[in-house]
Amino acid sequence: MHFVLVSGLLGVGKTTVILNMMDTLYENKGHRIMVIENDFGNKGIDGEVMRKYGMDVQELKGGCICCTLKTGLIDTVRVIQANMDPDLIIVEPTGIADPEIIINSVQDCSGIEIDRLSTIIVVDAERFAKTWKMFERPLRNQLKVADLVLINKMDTVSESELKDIEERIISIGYEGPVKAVQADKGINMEHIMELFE
Ligand SMILES: Nc1nc2c(ncn2[C@@H]2O[C@H](COP(=O)(O)OP(=O)(O)OP(=O)(O)O)[C@@H](O)[C@H]2O)c(=O)[nH]1
Ligand SMILES: [Mg+2]
Repeated sequence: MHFVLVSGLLGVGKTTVILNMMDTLYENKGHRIMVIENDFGNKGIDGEVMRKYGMDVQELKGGCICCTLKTGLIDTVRVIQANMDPDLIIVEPTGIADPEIIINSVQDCSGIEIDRLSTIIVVDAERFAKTWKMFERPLRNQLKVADLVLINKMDTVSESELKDIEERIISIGYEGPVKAVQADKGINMEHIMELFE
């Protein structure tokens, strides 16, 4: 089972990225997918829509899956794997979660078999310049474990602003791929497929 974490601060577009990704993965690869949402944000994932594709969504609420709900997450992943054995579990933590703690807690956990683990970190182009100083620390923590960084909402900034954001991300020490996307229109989202080759 491939465990995919889609992390990023509040409102960056995590759910939008997941919805787009599920569509592509289901249509192109026929993957059976389960999504775990830690507290539905503004834009929840509609369970009915998911079930049409033979997929499902589960919500863990009332806490953060990297702290108070850590065992809740582990139990949920265990039960999902035992009962449904999907090809893919996609997890959307809340904006404040530390992805490294989540990764550590599901890795090498008895009763969970993960063949592959990928972490996508989403940042918001529109708010990046104004907020990065305030969020430098959580951003550093996120980038430490990222396999792919998506600069989402590329439609809201200029080319040169996009370049600045990318340079900032690299200056923090991240060396992996960085892609600018517009998740709500599916633009450049094919880059995500590189994680599933
Ligand atoms: N302009 C623009 N808006 C976007 C894009 N992607 C997402 N949005 C909008 O950004 C807002 C937040 O998107 P979500 O997908 O709910 O973000 P999230 O990170 O899941 O939010 P939380 O779960 O609440 O932290 C919504 O109003 C989206 O429609 C994009 O590419 N461009
Ligand atoms: Mg969300």
